[in-house]
Amino acid sequence: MSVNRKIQTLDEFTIQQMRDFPHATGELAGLLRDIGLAAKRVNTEVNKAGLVDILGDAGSINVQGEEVKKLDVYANNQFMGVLQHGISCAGIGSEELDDIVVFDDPVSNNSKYVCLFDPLDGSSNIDVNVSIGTIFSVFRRVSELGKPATQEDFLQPGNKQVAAGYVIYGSSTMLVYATRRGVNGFTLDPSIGEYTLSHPNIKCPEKGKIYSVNHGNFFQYEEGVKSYITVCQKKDKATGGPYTQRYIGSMVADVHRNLIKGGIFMYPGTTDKPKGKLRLLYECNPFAFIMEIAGGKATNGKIRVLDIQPTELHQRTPFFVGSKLMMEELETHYKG
Ligand code: P6P
Repeated sequence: MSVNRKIQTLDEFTIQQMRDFPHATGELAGLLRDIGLAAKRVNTEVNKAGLVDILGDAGSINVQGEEVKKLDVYANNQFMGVLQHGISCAGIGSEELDDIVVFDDPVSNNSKYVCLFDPLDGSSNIDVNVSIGTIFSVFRRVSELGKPATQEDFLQPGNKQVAAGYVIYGSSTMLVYATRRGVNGFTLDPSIGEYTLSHPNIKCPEKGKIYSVNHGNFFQYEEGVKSYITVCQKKDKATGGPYTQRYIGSMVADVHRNLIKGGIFMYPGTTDKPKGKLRLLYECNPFAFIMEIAGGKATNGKIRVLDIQPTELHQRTPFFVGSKLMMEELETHYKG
């Protein structure tokens, strides 16, 4: 009897992936399940964010007598908690934590992965109801199994990522993740509380008509960046310009849109901040990995983001990511 399985849940999908790889231990599937669970809890709180004046804001005590946490602190604790009590992760790095957290218990020390997170990127947009997101990056440990994870496990170049993904808390809640086998998107179905495969095998269109950048910094950008932005604005049959400018100041939402529709997202360095604003390990590397697997490109203006050798947990980098042909057009104007 054939099973007409039109809709696959995240768990069914990852289990199917495991069936295709007999040597898979299921640790990565477990990791994604843990992240998906924490994201459901974060989603519930994000959806209530507009009720802060009723539920109380950070630092207050809510009706259950619990201290209300800032949402990004709450999100951080959710992701750290599920991974610490799971079987797949030996430790995490997080935008919310100064240093790595090594779980250092017998089960975690035998886990082969570490994770880096931006638990709630764009959280300043919450009070104006703009979509925000969680970004994550997964590495296989380079330190000895059976012992605690070390700093080196986290300071690997992005080209060593095993998986990367994000959750976008928007008009719907989606979990998108990439492995070297492809990029797949799962939309949370609240009626069953499961992520269901809604965007199989995502590919970024080679060319798009959207460019995303903060124009407020225009006069602080290097000449090559300004030159490319001007091309985006000009009517030109050769480039298909003018493009549409879309920038909502929430990286997950901006890059997700451009991944699906085609486009380019830029957060260049400026005279005030030559390294830009975005963090390499848990913002740029994950999106660079996802975009390259989907057929796009990602650079710091000079080299592939994924080839950057990190030196610090929270280091920043200029970031350009998007459709292959638009990135190649940018490169003719700007080589850092
Ligand atoms: P700007 C949000 O604070 C964030 O980290 C990203 O999500 C977003 O792309 C960027 O900053 C926006 O920064 O300087 O343009 O407001």
